[in-house]
Amino acid sequence: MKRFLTVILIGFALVGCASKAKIQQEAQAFLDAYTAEYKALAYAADKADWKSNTMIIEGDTTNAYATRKAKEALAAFTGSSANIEAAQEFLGRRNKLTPLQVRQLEKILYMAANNPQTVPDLVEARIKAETEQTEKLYGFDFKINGASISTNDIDQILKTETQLPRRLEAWRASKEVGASLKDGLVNLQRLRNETVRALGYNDYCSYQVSDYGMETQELLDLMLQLNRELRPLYREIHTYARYELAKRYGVEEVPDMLPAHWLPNRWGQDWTSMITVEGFDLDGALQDKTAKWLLEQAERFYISLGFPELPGTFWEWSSLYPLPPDAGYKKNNHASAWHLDLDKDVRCLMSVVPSSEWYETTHHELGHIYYYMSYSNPDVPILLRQGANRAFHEAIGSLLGLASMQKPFIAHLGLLPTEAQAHELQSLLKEALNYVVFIPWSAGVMTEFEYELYAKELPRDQFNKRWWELKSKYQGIVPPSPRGEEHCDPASKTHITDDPAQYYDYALSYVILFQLHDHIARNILRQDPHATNYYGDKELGKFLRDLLYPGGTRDWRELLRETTGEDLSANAMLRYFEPLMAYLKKANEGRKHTLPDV
Ligand code: X8Z
Ligand code: ZN
Repeated sequence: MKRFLTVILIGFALVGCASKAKIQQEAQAFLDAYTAEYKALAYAADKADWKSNTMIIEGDTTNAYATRKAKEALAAFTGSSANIEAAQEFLGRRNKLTPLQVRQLEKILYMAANNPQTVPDLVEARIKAETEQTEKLYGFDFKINGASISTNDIDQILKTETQLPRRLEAWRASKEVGASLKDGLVNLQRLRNETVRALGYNDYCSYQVSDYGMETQELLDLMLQLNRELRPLYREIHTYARYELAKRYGVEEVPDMLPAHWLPNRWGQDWTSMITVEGFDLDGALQDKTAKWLLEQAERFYISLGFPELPGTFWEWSSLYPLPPDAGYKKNNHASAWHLDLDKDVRCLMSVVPSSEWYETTHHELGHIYYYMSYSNPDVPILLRQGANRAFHEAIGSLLGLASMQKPFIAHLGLLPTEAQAHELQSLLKEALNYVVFIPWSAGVMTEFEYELYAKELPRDQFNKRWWELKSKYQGIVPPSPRGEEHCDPASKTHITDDPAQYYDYALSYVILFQLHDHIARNILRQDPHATNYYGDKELGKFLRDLLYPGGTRDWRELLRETTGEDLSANAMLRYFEPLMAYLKKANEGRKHTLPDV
């Protein structure tokens, strides 16, 4: 009797296996066919998009038209009912599929939700509106007193000019682009919401957040927590900046809120250049380097860790430097990294000049490039060639960016006299002016504005009003004079146009980057996290390559726990900046704090 039962059980198991194998085979056939077509269409769309971003000729719609057509073809495929139904059908039997197959099918549905062909007119209208808006944004001719000026030059004025009227001119010029984008943004607000609603998302924001496996509220709670954790430190920095800048500009009465044109950045998101640390003047040291040197140095850093050289096509096809003013066309002025064919074709779009900001940005962008190159391997299917999550993708390059700015490494490069005794707390303050100052902007202003824009359908007559309420609440920054709804200051930030409802990626990436850096410094390099030298460390190189290799095939929470032993938390970041609190409290003695709680 017992033997009989065993035979029956084995028989059942075999039938089960056979059908499982068959379903997996069918699913694989579908995935293979999907992938082949997807890869070709995505490459065509990316190549057209690349042209649209690198050669913007006023009045010439050829590139924009080609981009639209290529994106429409890709959307028609990814959003097709046949593909949606097939993916849903297979996912209905998910317990019979491999985890990798399930992930790919979920990715197919995720992409479909942005382009559902149940509403083809809406998708087409959105693609058209996005392409036109991007051209307008990067084709914009910034002017001061009627003379054209590049964004690099505006940034330079905001970093160095001490005369407030000159600063005000530059700041105002930098915001002009927003007004020209207002109608387009109103249109995109509606089109982005409506397209994702066709597949059941509440709004465009919840669609973008779902990529992390999170609900919108969960993400907003996390951002608020982050803002609150960093608030005491940010309050000290805010006070310090108000008093120090008032001194610099010769203003006797220190204002409660920072006027936007006082800060060394168009959006007040990075105040690094506010101070120069004695004995540690990177901007000065970079003056006799070329832009190309900055890029090659960043490449050398990655190579020293065991990453390969960049492919020849990277150098050939990238667009790395500012255009000459008489080029006759414009290009996207914000840095980005592209993975055009989801395989070997990797490129950067930058406008590198020798400055500390671009020095850091080259490391950031090459981080994306080396991430692309690492997960373009036979173990990662084309559809999962992405970061563990979007924030991981941002974190890698920023991590190397942070490491590339630390003193032992800079000294190793010969950019500092080795005997220089840079003031450690001043150096830490300079870093906080980058990483801490960034949080109220990213986790506060940008995240909440875009949440309200999409999820709350913010009316057009409140764009600027809300924007400045949020700037004041989170960053403690006010406009130089009232900015009515004839302006559209949020649209001066490029991400509002071409990276919508995703800016919290950067806030999360800073949290992740400090977790990774803390782990690397303590457990791999055995160095003080404030003074590391990553250069040439092979064990660290292996750690990074192992982290990047699986791309989107792994659950990001598991990967983080496995690599750092911790869940997502700002503790490492808080610990890093802890020594600064006492230093700033002392510097701020007798000064009035004015920054409200959040
Ligand atoms: O946009 C970027 C990168 C593009 S991948 C340069 N960043 C954010 C910004 O500039 O606003 C990096 C940090 C924040
Ligand atoms: Zn980036």
